[in-house]
Amino acid sequence: MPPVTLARFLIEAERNNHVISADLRFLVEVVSRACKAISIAIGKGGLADVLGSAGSDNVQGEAQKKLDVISNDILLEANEWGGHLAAMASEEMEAPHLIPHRYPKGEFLLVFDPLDGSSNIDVNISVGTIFSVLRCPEGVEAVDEKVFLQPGTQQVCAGFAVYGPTTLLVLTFGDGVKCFTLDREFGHFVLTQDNMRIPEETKEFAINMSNARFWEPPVQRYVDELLAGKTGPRGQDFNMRWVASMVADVFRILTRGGIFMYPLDSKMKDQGGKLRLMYEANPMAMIVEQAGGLATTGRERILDIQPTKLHQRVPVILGSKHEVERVTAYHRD
Ligand code: AHM
Ligand code: MG
Repeated sequence: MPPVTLARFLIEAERNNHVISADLRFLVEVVSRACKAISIAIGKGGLADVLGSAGSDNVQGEAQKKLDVISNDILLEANEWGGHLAAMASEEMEAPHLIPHRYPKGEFLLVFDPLDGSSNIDVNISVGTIFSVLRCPEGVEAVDEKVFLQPGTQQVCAGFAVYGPTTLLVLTFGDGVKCFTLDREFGHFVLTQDNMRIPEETKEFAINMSNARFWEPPVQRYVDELLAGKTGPRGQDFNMRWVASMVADVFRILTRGGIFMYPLDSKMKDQGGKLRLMYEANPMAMIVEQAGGLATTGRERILDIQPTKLHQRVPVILGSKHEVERVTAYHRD
Protein backbone atom coordinates (compact mmCIF):
# COMPACT_ATOMS: atom_id res chain seq x y z
CA MET A 1 0.00 0.00 0.00
CA PRO A 2 1.43 3.42 -0.88
CA PRO A 3 1.49 5.81 2.07
CA VAL A 4 -1.77 7.72 2.64
CA THR A 5 -0.96 11.41 2.54
CA LEU A 6 -3.07 13.94 4.40
CA ALA A 7 -4.33 15.25 1.04
CA ARG A 8 -5.49 11.80 0.01
CA PHE A 9 -7.00 11.05 3.40
CA LEU A 10 -9.01 14.27 3.29
CA ILE A 11 -10.21 13.76 -0.27
CA GLU A 12 -11.35 10.24 0.56
CA ALA A 13 -13.07 11.43 3.74
CA GLU A 14 -14.95 13.95 1.63
CA ARG A 15 -15.73 11.59 -1.24
CA ASN A 16 -16.54 8.30 0.45
CA ASN A 17 -18.08 8.98 3.80
CA HIS A 18 -19.01 12.65 3.50
CA VAL A 19 -17.39 13.10 6.89
CA ILE A 20 -16.17 16.50 5.74
CA SER A 21 -17.12 19.12 3.18
CA ALA A 22 -14.80 20.51 0.50
CA ASP A 23 -14.41 23.73 2.50
CA LEU A 24 -13.45 21.87 5.66
CA ARG A 25 -10.97 19.78 3.68
CA PHE A 26 -9.42 22.96 2.30
CA LEU A 27 -9.31 24.49 5.78
CA VAL A 28 -7.40 21.53 7.22
CA GLU A 29 -5.01 21.49 4.26
CA VAL A 30 -4.28 25.18 4.77
CA VAL A 31 -3.75 24.73 8.51
CA SER A 32 -1.43 21.78 7.84
CA ARG A 33 0.61 23.89 5.41
CA ALA A 34 0.85 26.62 8.04
CA CYS A 35 2.03 24.05 10.60
CA LYS A 36 4.69 22.94 8.13
CA ALA A 37 5.85 26.54 7.78
CA ILE A 38 5.91 26.95 11.58
CA SER A 39 7.88 23.72 11.89
CA ILE A 40 10.45 25.05 9.41
CA ALA A 41 10.73 28.38 11.26
CA ILE A 42 11.21 26.58 14.61
CA GLY A 43 13.78 24.23 13.07
CA LYS A 44 16.03 27.14 12.14
CA GLY A 45 16.56 27.99 15.84
CA GLY A 46 19.79 29.85 16.46
CA LEU A 47 20.62 29.92 12.74
CA ALA A 48 17.97 32.56 12.15
CA ASP A 49 16.76 35.40 14.28
CA VAL A 50 13.77 33.47 15.66
CA LEU A 51 14.63 32.71 19.30
CA GLY A 52 14.05 34.88 22.35
CA SER A 53 11.49 37.45 23.33
CA ALA A 54 9.50 39.61 20.93
CA GLY A 55 9.60 42.44 23.47
CA SER A 56 5.80 42.59 23.70
CA ASP A 57 3.01 41.13 25.87
CA ASN A 58 -0.11 39.34 24.65
CA VAL A 59 -3.66 39.99 25.87
CA GLN A 60 -3.09 37.66 28.84
CA GLY A 61 -0.11 39.75 29.97
CA GLU A 62 2.38 37.03 29.03
CA ALA A 63 5.67 37.98 27.36
CA GLN A 64 5.52 37.01 23.68
CA LYS A 65 8.36 35.08 22.11
CA LYS A 66 9.43 35.92 18.57
CA LEU A 67 8.14 32.52 17.47
CA ASP A 68 4.73 33.19 19.09
CA VAL A 69 4.37 36.19 16.81
CA ILE A 70 5.84 34.44 13.74
CA SER A 71 3.53 31.43 14.18
CA ASN A 72 0.48 33.63 14.66
CA ASP A 73 1.30 35.59 11.48
CA ILE A 74 1.83 32.38 9.49
CA LEU A 75 -1.61 31.05 10.50
CA LEU A 76 -3.36 34.37 9.82
CA GLU A 77 -1.79 34.86 6.40
CA ALA A 78 -2.38 31.26 5.31
CA ASN A 79 -6.04 31.31 6.28
CA GLU A 80 -7.42 34.70 5.32
CA TRP A 81 -7.62 34.53 1.50
CA GLY A 82 -9.17 31.07 0.82
CA GLY A 83 -12.83 31.96 1.37
CA HIS A 84 -13.33 29.16 3.93
CA LEU A 85 -13.43 31.28 7.10
CA ALA A 86 -15.73 33.87 8.63
CA ALA A 87 -13.08 34.88 11.20
CA MET A 88 -10.15 33.68 13.28
CA ALA A 89 -9.17 34.11 16.92
CA SER A 90 -5.89 33.40 18.64
CA GLU A 91 -4.21 33.30 22.03
CA GLU A 92 -1.94 36.04 20.76
CA MET A 93 -4.68 38.53 19.79
CA GLU A 94 -7.16 40.23 22.08
CA ALA A 95 -9.96 40.51 19.49
CA PRO A 96 -10.98 38.22 16.61
CA HIS A 97 -9.21 38.69 13.29
CA LEU A 98 -11.84 39.43 10.66
CA ILE A 99 -11.40 38.37 7.04
CA PRO A 100 -10.35 41.44 5.02
CA HIS A 101 -13.10 42.81 2.73
CA ARG A 102 -11.17 41.98 -0.43
CA TYR A 103 -11.56 38.22 0.25
CA PRO A 104 -14.71 36.07 0.25
CA LYS A 105 -15.98 34.79 3.58
CA GLY A 106 -16.82 31.22 4.50
CA GLU A 107 -18.83 29.30 7.07
CA PHE A 108 -16.11 28.35 9.57
CA LEU A 109 -14.42 29.96 12.55
CA LEU A 110 -10.84 29.00 13.33
CA VAL A 111 -9.45 29.41 16.85
CA PHE A 112 -5.84 28.62 17.70
CA ASP A 113 -2.93 28.69 20.08
CA PRO A 114 -0.23 29.26 17.45
CA LEU A 115 2.65 28.11 19.62
CA ASP A 116 1.78 26.10 22.67
CA GLY A 117 4.52 25.55 25.23
CA SER A 118 6.45 28.57 24.07
CA SER A 119 8.47 28.72 27.31
CA ASN A 120 10.19 25.64 25.87
CA ILE A 121 11.27 27.14 22.53
CA ASP A 122 14.62 28.52 23.59
CA VAL A 123 15.61 25.25 25.31
CA ASN A 124 14.90 23.02 22.30
CA ILE A 125 11.98 21.09 23.78
CA SER A 126 8.86 20.12 21.82
CA VAL A 127 6.25 22.82 21.23
CA GLY A 128 3.13 22.78 19.06
CA THR A 129 0.06 24.42 17.56
CA ILE A 130 -3.49 23.72 18.80
CA PHE A 131 -6.60 24.55 16.79
CA SER A 132 -10.37 24.24 16.88
CA VAL A 133 -12.92 24.70 14.10
CA LEU A 134 -16.45 25.95 14.76
CA ARG A 135 -19.31 26.93 12.46
CA CYS A 136 -20.24 30.56 12.23
CA PRO A 137 -23.92 30.77 13.21
CA GLU A 138 -26.17 31.37 10.21
CA GLY A 139 -27.42 34.85 9.49
CA VAL A 140 -24.64 36.61 11.39
CA GLU A 141 -24.01 39.99 9.76
CA ALA A 142 -21.20 41.37 11.89
CA VAL A 143 -18.73 38.79 13.17
CA ASP A 144 -17.51 39.56 16.67
CA GLU A 145 -16.27 37.76 19.77
CA LYS A 146 -19.79 36.52 20.60
CA VAL A 147 -20.03 34.20 17.56
CA PHE A 148 -17.06 32.22 18.90
CA LEU A 149 -18.68 31.55 22.29
CA GLN A 150 -19.91 28.03 21.55
CA PRO A 151 -19.38 24.98 23.74
CA GLY A 152 -16.73 22.48 22.68
CA THR A 153 -19.43 19.98 21.68
CA GLN A 154 -20.00 22.25 18.65
CA GLN A 155 -16.47 21.76 17.27
CA VAL A 156 -16.47 20.27 13.77
CA CYS A 157 -12.76 19.55 13.85
CA ALA A 158 -9.95 19.79 16.38
CA GLY A 159 -6.27 19.19 15.99
CA PHE A 160 -2.78 19.89 17.15
CA ALA A 161 0.72 19.75 15.74
CA VAL A 162 3.78 18.75 17.73
CA TYR A 163 7.14 20.12 16.64
CA GLY A 164 9.41 17.55 18.25
CA PRO A 165 11.89 14.96 17.01
CA THR A 166 9.24 14.48 14.30
CA THR A 167 6.56 16.94 13.28
CA LEU A 168 3.14 15.40 13.91
CA LEU A 169 -0.41 16.43 13.15
CA VAL A 170 -3.18 14.89 15.26
CA LEU A 171 -6.72 15.35 13.94
CA THR A 172 -10.30 14.54 14.72
CA PHE A 173 -13.53 15.25 12.85
CA GLY A 174 -15.55 13.53 15.55
CA ASP A 175 -15.02 10.01 14.24
CA GLY A 176 -11.82 8.92 15.92
CA VAL A 177 -8.30 10.32 16.10
CA LYS A 178 -5.70 10.12 13.33
CA CYS A 179 -2.03 10.97 13.50
CA PHE A 180 0.02 12.16 10.52
CA THR A 181 3.81 12.47 10.43
CA LEU A 182 5.56 15.09 8.32
CA ASP A 183 7.77 13.45 5.71
CA ARG A 184 10.47 16.09 5.54
CA GLU A 185 11.93 14.80 2.26
CA PHE A 186 8.65 14.93 0.36
CA GLY A 187 7.16 17.82 2.33
CA HIS A 188 3.80 16.22 3.05
CA PHE A 189 2.03 14.67 6.03
CA VAL A 190 1.53 10.89 5.95
CA LEU A 191 -1.04 8.94 7.97
CA THR A 192 0.92 6.98 10.58
CA GLN A 193 -1.79 6.12 13.12
CA ASP A 194 -5.33 5.49 12.04
CA ASN A 195 -7.18 5.10 15.32
CA MET A 196 -5.41 6.40 18.42
CA ARG A 197 -6.84 4.94 21.65
CA ILE A 198 -5.94 6.02 25.17
CA PRO A 199 -5.59 3.02 27.52
CA GLU A 200 -8.20 3.21 30.29
CA GLU A 201 -5.68 2.31 32.97
CA THR A 202 -2.40 4.09 33.54
CA LYS A 203 0.50 4.37 35.95
CA GLU A 204 1.66 7.76 34.73
CA PHE A 205 0.58 11.27 35.71
CA ALA A 206 1.50 14.76 34.55
CA ILE A 207 1.16 17.85 36.73
CA ASN A 208 3.35 20.80 37.68
CA MET A 209 4.25 19.65 41.21
CA SER A 210 5.65 23.05 42.16
CA ASN A 211 2.06 24.26 42.49
CA ALA A 212 1.13 21.52 45.00
CA ARG A 213 0.67 23.87 47.95
CA PHE A 214 -1.88 25.93 45.95
CA TRP A 215 -4.10 23.04 44.80
CA GLU A 216 -7.60 22.31 46.07
CA PRO A 217 -8.06 19.36 48.49
CA PRO A 218 -9.39 16.83 45.88
CA VAL A 219 -6.28 17.21 43.68
CA GLN A 220 -3.98 17.16 46.70
CA ARG A 221 -5.63 13.96 47.89
CA TYR A 222 -5.38 12.34 44.46
CA VAL A 223 -1.70 13.20 43.92
CA ASP A 224 -0.78 12.28 47.51
CA GLU A 225 -2.25 8.83 46.88
CA LEU A 226 -0.25 8.44 43.68
CA LEU A 227 2.95 9.49 45.44
CA ALA A 228 2.33 7.03 48.26
CA GLY A 229 2.87 4.25 45.71
CA LYS A 230 2.79 0.54 46.52
CA THR A 231 2.25 0.91 50.25
CA GLY A 232 -0.42 3.63 49.84
CA PRO A 233 -4.15 3.30 49.14
CA ARG A 234 -3.56 2.70 45.40
CA GLY A 235 -1.26 -0.26 46.06
CA GLN A 236 1.03 0.50 43.12
CA ASP A 237 3.78 2.88 42.09
CA PHE A 238 3.11 5.73 39.66
CA ASN A 239 5.55 7.53 37.40
CA MET A 240 5.52 11.26 36.67
CA ARG A 241 6.23 13.25 33.47
CA TRP A 242 5.79 16.98 32.88
CA VAL A 243 7.03 18.45 29.60
CA ALA A 244 5.32 21.83 30.21
CA SER A 245 4.14 21.73 26.59
CA MET A 246 0.54 20.52 26.65
CA VAL A 247 0.87 19.23 23.09
CA ALA A 248 3.73 16.90 24.05
CA ASP A 249 2.08 15.77 27.28
CA VAL A 250 -1.22 15.04 25.50
CA PHE A 251 0.53 13.23 22.65
CA ARG A 252 2.26 10.97 25.17
CA ILE A 253 -1.12 10.24 26.79
CA LEU A 254 -2.65 9.42 23.38
CA THR A 255 0.23 7.05 22.77
CA ARG A 256 0.63 5.18 26.06
CA GLY A 257 -1.99 6.56 28.46
CA GLY A 258 -1.71 8.81 31.47
CA ILE A 259 -3.49 11.66 33.18
CA PHE A 260 -2.72 15.35 32.60
CA MET A 261 -3.79 17.97 35.12
CA TYR A 262 -3.61 21.73 35.20
CA PRO A 263 -6.10 22.10 38.03
CA LEU A 264 -7.48 25.21 39.65
CA ASP A 265 -5.10 26.60 42.26
CA SER A 266 -5.34 29.45 44.74
CA LYS A 267 -2.85 31.60 42.77
CA MET A 268 -5.13 31.67 39.76
CA LYS A 269 -8.55 31.28 41.31
CA ASP A 270 -9.74 34.65 40.01
CA GLN A 271 -8.81 33.88 36.43
CA GLY A 272 -10.42 30.42 36.57
CA GLY A 273 -7.35 28.31 35.78
CA LYS A 274 -4.21 28.41 33.65
CA LEU A 275 -5.21 26.91 30.30
CA ARG A 276 -7.54 28.61 27.87
CA LEU A 277 -10.90 27.00 27.08
CA MET A 278 -11.43 27.87 23.42
CA TYR A 279 -8.04 27.01 21.92
CA GLU A 280 -6.38 24.69 24.44
CA ALA A 281 -8.89 22.82 26.59
CA ASN A 282 -11.71 22.33 24.04
CA PRO A 283 -9.69 20.96 21.10
CA MET A 284 -7.65 18.72 23.42
CA ALA A 285 -10.83 17.53 25.17
CA MET A 286 -12.45 16.61 21.86
CA ILE A 287 -9.36 14.67 20.76
CA VAL A 288 -9.01 12.90 24.12
CA GLU A 289 -12.69 11.91 24.21
CA GLN A 290 -12.53 10.72 20.61
CA ALA A 291 -9.62 8.49 21.65
CA GLY A 292 -11.64 6.95 24.49
CA GLY A 293 -10.41 9.20 27.32
CA LEU A 294 -12.16 11.83 29.42
CA ALA A 295 -11.66 15.56 29.94
CA THR A 296 -13.16 17.48 32.87
CA THR A 297 -12.50 20.50 35.05
CA GLY A 298 -12.94 18.21 38.06
CA ARG A 299 -16.51 19.46 38.32
CA GLU A 300 -17.86 19.28 34.77
CA ARG A 301 -17.13 17.93 31.31
CA ILE A 302 -14.97 20.47 29.48
CA LEU A 303 -16.88 20.15 26.18
CA ASP A 304 -20.16 21.13 27.90
CA ILE A 305 -18.91 24.48 29.19
CA GLN A 306 -20.72 27.46 27.70
CA PRO A 307 -17.91 30.00 27.13
CA THR A 308 -18.48 33.56 28.30
CA LYS A 309 -15.19 35.04 27.03
CA LEU A 310 -12.87 34.30 24.13
CA HIS A 311 -9.83 34.03 26.38
CA GLN A 312 -11.62 32.26 29.25
CA ARG A 313 -9.47 29.92 31.35
CA VAL A 314 -10.50 26.62 32.90
CA PRO A 315 -9.01 23.87 35.06
CA VAL A 316 -8.06 20.86 32.90
CA ILE A 317 -7.96 17.19 33.94
CA LEU A 318 -7.78 14.78 31.01
CA GLY A 319 -6.54 11.40 29.87
CA SER A 320 -7.08 7.77 30.82
CA LYS A 321 -10.73 7.18 31.68
CA HIS A 322 -10.46 5.51 35.06
CA GLU A 323 -8.02 8.03 36.52
CA VAL A 324 -10.03 11.05 35.33
CA GLU A 325 -13.16 9.44 36.80
CA ARG A 326 -11.37 9.04 40.12
CA VAL A 327 -10.24 12.69 40.32
CA THR A 328 -13.74 13.83 39.35
CA ALA A 329 -15.22 11.63 42.08
CA TYR A 330 -12.85 13.19 44.65
CA HIS A 331 -14.19 16.61 43.62
CA ARG A 332 -17.74 15.40 44.32
CA ASP A 333 -16.85 13.99 47.78
P1 AHM B 1 1.39 28.74 26.52
O1 AHM B 1 0.24 28.53 25.58
O2 AHM B 1 1.58 30.19 26.86
O3 AHM B 1 2.65 28.08 26.08
O4 AHM B 1 0.96 28.10 27.94
C1 AHM B 1 0.41 26.81 28.01
C2 AHM B 1 1.41 25.83 28.58
C3 AHM B 1 1.00 24.41 28.35
O5 AHM B 1 1.50 23.93 27.15
C4 AHM B 1 1.62 23.69 29.52
O6 AHM B 1 0.90 22.54 29.90
C5 AHM B 1 1.59 24.72 30.60
O7 AHM B 1 1.47 25.99 29.96
C6 AHM B 1 2.86 24.70 31.39
O8 AHM B 1 2.72 25.52 32.49
P2 AHM B 1 3.87 25.62 33.61
O9 AHM B 1 4.93 26.49 33.01
O10 AHM B 1 3.16 26.25 34.76
O11 AHM B 1 4.39 24.25 33.92
MG1 MG C 1 -0.80 27.18 24.97
